[in-house]
This record gives sequence, structure tokens and C-alpha cells, in this order.
Amino acid sequence: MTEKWWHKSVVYQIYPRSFYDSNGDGIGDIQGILQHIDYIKKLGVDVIWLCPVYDSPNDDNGYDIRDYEAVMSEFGTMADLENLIRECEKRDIKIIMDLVVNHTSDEHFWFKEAKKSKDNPYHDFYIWTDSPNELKSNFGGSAWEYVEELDQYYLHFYSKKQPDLNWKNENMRKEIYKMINFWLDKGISGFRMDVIDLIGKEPEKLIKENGPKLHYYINEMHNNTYGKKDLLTVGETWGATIDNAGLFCNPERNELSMIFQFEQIQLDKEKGKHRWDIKKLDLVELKEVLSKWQYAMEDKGWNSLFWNNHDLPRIVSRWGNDREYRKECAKMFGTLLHGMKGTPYIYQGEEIGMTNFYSDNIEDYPDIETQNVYKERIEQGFNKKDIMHSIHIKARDNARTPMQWNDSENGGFTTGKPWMKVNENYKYINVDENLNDENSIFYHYQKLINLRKNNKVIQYGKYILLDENNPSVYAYKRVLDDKSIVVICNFYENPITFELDGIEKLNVVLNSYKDTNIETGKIHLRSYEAVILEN
Ligand code: TEU
Ligand code: CA
Repeated sequence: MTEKWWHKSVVYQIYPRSFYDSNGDGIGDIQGILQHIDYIKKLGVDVIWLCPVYDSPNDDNGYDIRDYEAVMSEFGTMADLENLIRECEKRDIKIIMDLVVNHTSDEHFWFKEAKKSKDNPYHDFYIWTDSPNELKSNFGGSAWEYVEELDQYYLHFYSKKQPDLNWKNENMRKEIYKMINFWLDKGISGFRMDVIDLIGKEPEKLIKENGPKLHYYINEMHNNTYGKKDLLTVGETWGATIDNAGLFCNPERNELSMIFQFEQIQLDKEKGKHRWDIKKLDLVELKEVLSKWQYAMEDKGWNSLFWNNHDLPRIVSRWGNDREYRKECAKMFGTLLHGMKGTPYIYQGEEIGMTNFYSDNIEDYPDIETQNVYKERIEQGFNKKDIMHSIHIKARDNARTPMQWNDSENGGFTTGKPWMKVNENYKYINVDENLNDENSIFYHYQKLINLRKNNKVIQYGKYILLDENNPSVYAYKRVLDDKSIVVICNFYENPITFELDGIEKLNVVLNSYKDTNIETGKIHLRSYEAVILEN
């Protein structure tokens, strides 16, 4: 495999609205990120993924873009952003930006023109029909919205304020490529591409993801923009399977560096149902899925590794025990993921063990998806308590509460009124507390990141799952030439002994506890203990 700079990288995802508010208006901003680059540097990551900072009316927190080439005024100015890129560069931190090209805001100039008449040159930049079919929006309700002036319906796979772009229109594609090059000229190092597997949609045939021309479009975009440079591109692809993954990220196909696939993340959802229809996670199934992706990508491309992002509940609360064993769980999940082959992504707050948010008041969940699906379920006759239960477990706002910097009011996020409530546990879960404790989650992540930077086995070693049917322990080996490491994680609270058959001369590289109970042929694991060994 040709080595790439991002094979050694760890990415830190910033959701600017909730990172740090520098001017007291309650909304995180670019200055706020600038003031904390040294914190990010200290963690050791070398790439930042910046969620959308473009001009937007914020129906979906910036994923509804009004002007691709302007900065959201609440976040600051273009000069601030350029400054951020430069300041990061000085510290060897690269920035990748969010690229949202499946849809725009309905307030985008193109859509305003498109609505004027059927003959307007921008009309065909979007997708219209006279007779809407049964396609549904991911945020609830029909995917079609009526426009009286035109007596036509437009397609929106997300909110009504996010009309879908028509990738069949070549002029539209050219505009998008121009915009991408505008950003590349500013010195950014790549993109995270929002719902990129939807751009080949054929709505009249009910095709959403993986449409027939999807890969033609991605390849064309590659050739006209980032393909000329050595950049990191990661596609968000809910429709990816191991069978089509290679189409996106086999380097010879000139499409993307890697994708976010969501198979493991959906293991606690009832098959075929909405992700709010929850089922218990089965560890053996989790091992099966993660391992399948590790094996598949040996020759198909490169994996991304993540537990969290701004759309997902926090992993410590989701599959761990965030009450009695929060720190142990956070370290265990980090270790389990960071030992694997691929590029790890850390979502802000994960490195300090932030947890899900809890409120019984639906008003405390501003996310449009939650608001819409809540209303829809109420209308469908669901029980309010059950809906709130799903929200506590799955709502996107679980991840979007402001970053907890210290134990002062509002976790030090803002001196004003935060745009959304801060999690009350900021008094003991915060950055300061982590930095002052040498055994903190933060320092554990720092060690994991550092290990990857300098260890070829972690970067390139072949992954081998151990003891696949063990219902309590997730253990795997990574092997490169005559070197290997073993990652062993007790996924549950009950202490357990794990047999180390055929694994000799082991040194402890990292442990989530202060010491290790190891003897010839076995290791005794405490609650959620995670260990990396090496021979
Ligand atoms: O998300 C795509 C997406 O479909 C899901 O993650 C979505 O959040 C939902 O939870 C699934 O039911 C991307 C962005 O990450 C998300 O924040 C945006 O809202 C969405 O696209 C639209 O741009
Ligand atoms: Ca602000």
C-alpha cells in the first residue's frame, strides 16, 4: 500500500457552535477555536475537521448553507478563518472542512432564483416534480414540498429548508467545483463530505443512496478539484457496505481517501426501523462487524475509526456505564478503537469523557430532527414517555451540548447565555479536571495518539480478531513482519480472566488502570479494563 500522510493521523472534530464562545453571545465561534488550538495541539492530533462555518440561517445548524463562500457571521469573519488556518499550520495541524453539496439552504441565491420560474437557469439546479411519490425526509414527513408560485414540488431529503441539489445538471456541478477550489486555495487540507452517497439520487425511481451515477460524479469532482493535491477526503456514507466500500475509497479509482460507514453504529437499532427504535447491543455482533471492516479494507482502501460525532449519542453513555465507571469506559472505548487500522476521529469532549445530556423537557432539545420526529411520533400515537426515552438515548443533541472547560458557570463555555443548555455535570467533567489529573481520560487519549504516530504496527499491522465468541472481552492482534501488539478490552463491569494462548513475552504498552495483573498465559481484567501489550 502506498503510504499516505493521513495513515498516521488522528482527526479532532470541532462543532464550532458548541466549542468555545469568545464574545459572550452564547454561541461558539472561530476566535474561540483560535484561543484553544494549543489545547488541541497538546492532545496530539494533527488534523481538525471543522463542521460547517458557512453563512447559514441555521435551520440545521449550518448544514443548510446560504452562501458557500462566506463565513457565518455568528462565528466570525473570513479573516478569522484564514487566521485559524495559518495558526494551525504553524503548529502542524491541518484543517479539513465540511462539504455539504447534497443540498443547500432554501435561502441560497440559487434556490431563490430557482423558485422564480420554470425557465430560470437555476430552476434545474434543484429537483422538481408535479406528482410527489412516497419518498420520506430523514427528518420526518414527505421528502417533497409544494411551491405555490410554480405549482410544483421540490425534493428535500432533510428539512424543508434544505432543498436537494440536482447533480444531473452540469452547470450546477461546475459551480460546486469552483467553490471547492476556492476553499482549497485558502490552504485547507481536505473535506469531510456530508451525505455524499446521496448525490446520485434518482427520486423518480425511489433511489436515495448509491444511485447509478454516484461514482461518476465523485470521480469527476476529484478530477476537477482535490485530485490534483495530496488531500484527505472522507465521505459520510450511511449507504456503504463492505461490498461497495471499495468503490469509494480504492485509491486507484480516484474518488475519496476513506468513508465513514455506519454499520457498527446501527447495531443497537431494530433492523429496518428508525434509529429511535432501540435494541440492546450484542458484543459478539459488534466484533463481527468491526472485524469484517478491518479485514475488508486490507485490500479495498482505508478505514475511518469513530464512535462519536455531532449526530450520535456519546459512546460512554450509549454502550458504557457513565455513572459508576465513566472514566474506565471512556478509556476502554478509546483503546479499543485507537488500536485498530485506519484513521481515528475524536469528537470534541470525547477526550474528557463528556456524557449524554438529560432533560425531560423537549424544549431543551433544539435539534430540528428531534423536534420533527417528536411531533411525528406524537401524531402517530406513540407514548410520550417512550419518545423521551428514545431521545435520551439517541438524540443528536446529546453530543451537541457545549464543551465543558472548567467548573465555573456554564462550564466556562460562555459568559453569556449558552445557545443550548450545558450538561449539569460540568462541575466534575471538564477540561481542567482532566489536565490536572495524570490518570485522566485526556492523557490516556494523548498516549493513544502518540502511540499511533510512532508505531508502524498500529499504522499498518494486519488485524486479527482473537477469541471471537468471547461474550465479555474484545481482543485483537495487530501483526507487521516479526512485530505484533495485542489489544484486550473487558467490555463489561464483571472482572474476567483472559487466556493469552500462544502469546509470549509480553510487555505492557498501555493500560487504562495504573497497573496490570498479568501472569504466564493469562491476564486478569478489572471492570472495563483495556490493555495494549506488545511482543
Ligand atoms: O447527517 C446525515 C444523516 O442522515 C444522519 O446523520 C442524520 O443526522 C440522522 O441522524 C439520521 O437519521 C449529515 C450531518 O452530519 C447532519 O448533521 C446533517 O443534519 C445532515 O447530514 C444534513 O446535512
Ligand atoms: Ca460567540
